[in-house]
Amino acid sequence: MSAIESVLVENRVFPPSDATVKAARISGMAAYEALCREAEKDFEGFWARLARDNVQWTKPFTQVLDESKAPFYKWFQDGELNASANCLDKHVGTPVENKVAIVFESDDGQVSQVTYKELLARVSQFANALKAQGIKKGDRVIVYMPMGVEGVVAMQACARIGATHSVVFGGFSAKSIHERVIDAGAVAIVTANYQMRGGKEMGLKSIVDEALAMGGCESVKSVLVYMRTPTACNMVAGRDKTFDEVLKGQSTECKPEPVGAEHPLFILYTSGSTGKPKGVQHSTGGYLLWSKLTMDWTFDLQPKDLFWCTADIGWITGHSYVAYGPLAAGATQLIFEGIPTYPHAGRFWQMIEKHKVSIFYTAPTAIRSLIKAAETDEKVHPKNWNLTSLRILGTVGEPINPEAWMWYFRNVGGERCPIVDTFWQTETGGHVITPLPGATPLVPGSCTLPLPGIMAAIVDETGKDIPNGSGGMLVIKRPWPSMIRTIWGDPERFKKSYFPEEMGGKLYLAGDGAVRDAKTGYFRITGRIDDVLNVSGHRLGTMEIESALVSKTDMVAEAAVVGRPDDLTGEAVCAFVVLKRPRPTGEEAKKIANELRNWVAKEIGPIAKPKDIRFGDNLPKTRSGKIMRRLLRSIAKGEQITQDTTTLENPAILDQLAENN
Ligand code: 6R9
Repeated sequence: MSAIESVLVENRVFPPSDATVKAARISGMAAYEALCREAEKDFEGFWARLARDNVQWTKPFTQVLDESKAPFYKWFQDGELNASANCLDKHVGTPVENKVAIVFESDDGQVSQVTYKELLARVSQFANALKAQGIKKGDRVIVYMPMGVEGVVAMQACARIGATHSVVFGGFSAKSIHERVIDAGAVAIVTANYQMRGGKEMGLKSIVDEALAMGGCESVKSVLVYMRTPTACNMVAGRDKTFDEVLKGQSTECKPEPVGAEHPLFILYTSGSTGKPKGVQHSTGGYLLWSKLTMDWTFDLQPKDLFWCTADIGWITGHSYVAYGPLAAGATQLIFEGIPTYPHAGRFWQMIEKHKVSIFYTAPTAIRSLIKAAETDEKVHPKNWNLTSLRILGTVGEPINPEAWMWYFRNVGGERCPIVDTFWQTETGGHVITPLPGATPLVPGSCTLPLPGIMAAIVDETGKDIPNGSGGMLVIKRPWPSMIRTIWGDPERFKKSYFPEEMGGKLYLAGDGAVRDAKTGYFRITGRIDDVLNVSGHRLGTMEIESALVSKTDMVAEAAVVGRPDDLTGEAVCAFVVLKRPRPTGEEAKKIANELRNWVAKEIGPIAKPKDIRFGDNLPKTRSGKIMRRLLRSIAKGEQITQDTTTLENPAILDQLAENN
């Protein structure tokens, strides 16, 4: 039975225990429903109350929501605040001041800690260093860093001076950095000489050098380099400086710069269905409110918790639930530099025991790979560690299949810990559909119900509501504070992608298919409805991979990329390629496929490497020349073609592509 079918028949329900309900911040379904009613009755009043209670404003807002330029919504717009002050200064003079903010474990298992007070000093000092480089409010700064305290310090320091950061995941290529530098008009790059992953030292600065050498990056005046390892790296005189050099003599005090609530806190690039990655622009006020509040609501954060989100700061999850949310909520969090399988696949469980982690938040793909590892090697099974410190588990990034959910629930959570399956996106800024640990009865494979104030629904192509029990498109009917504000530099694309006219122009279109349970109204996400793939929880545009392939102009004539289901990675990339030379077979095909895989890794990043590459003399096309992707999807899955192929220009090509090569 496939994962999708098994969700359809899923009827196990796991209500929270009485003790969990009693101790929770949102205690029981009645409390959840009361919040939902409050939001429905007085939408703006609800958000205003939360924004006043959860954010420190240097200038209070008087207007809650401005819809006059919809869908360019503005929240709390005449209010002023500073995000870094809300994460750090806010705790000064409270018991949180001397609490550990970050426990850091390096790739090789060394542990260090920083308190809130120390973190404030480090962020302030780095903020002064940024200012000394001439970086000021409104400037864009690229952050290309390993996982660690320094990456968070860099982001917080940008926020402190009102600069807008754009973090690029450390696994992305020089070309990706180059594109982002140019699109954002970045004035500086914060990076490290190397990163340590799985015992290996991997260059970061060298990739930045390569990106800047591609030309057109004159906006970049400085490159600040954290020396993660003692190994020297290339330094360009006048442009590149080490952290030590720029921090020297800088004060550890820096007044946070107040910014308007709508000031762009960050731009984070993500894949869309067409063209280049989109620069998702987030606000300061609304974003901060939601990252803090969802820490309290979804994770039921309590003062003694040890929170661990395994996401990299290069993704939205690492923004909201590493760099901002936990700090704004005054949590102690664990940050891990390395990978789950080094030095062995029990590393996560070992770290949970060692640090007494109480809230653990990871991706289904990590869980699936650790299940597989535990099945082949007893020694890395979670039962070998004491995981009784855990009280809440979470997942994010892709649908979790009920089998993996049950394994996580039993073997990691000891059937004691609620699992919050959090559905959200780069664009939503924080969780939007998720269970609440002390309220929602859980159903494996379902992200259950929208958070209070999030008006999620399922509609058809025209924007009309679809009754529960039938599938449709997931939308959010009202704006919410942490939503995407625009696509950096491309407001038209923002409107077209998220508020399509065909649906009335007022509904936020998530890009995912979903269905609500006929009885409970629970949401189940069925996957992307556009040309975006989700491989190991990472978003990849099929068009991006296609353009990477055809940019190998000496070899590739044409390429089409589709996704196919994969047990481990959720989806896998499958590329159909027409070469400029005759169609290769056997060893030659293998060799060329490898060359193309490495090419894609270099163009985008290793996560985008196609798992399958199939060569054809041609691609299945309609008489008007359109590639028939639905047929390619069937072939990729190994299905018999049952669809109508009479409109095909070249039906014989299907057999050729279906051959394993
Ligand atoms: C936070 C994040 C967003 C896409 C989203 C959807 C998928 C995320 C999910 C989920 C089912 C969940 N997704 N969480 N699908 N259940 N709990 O992952 O952001 O990288 O922008 O990806 O991920 O398809 O549209 P992002």
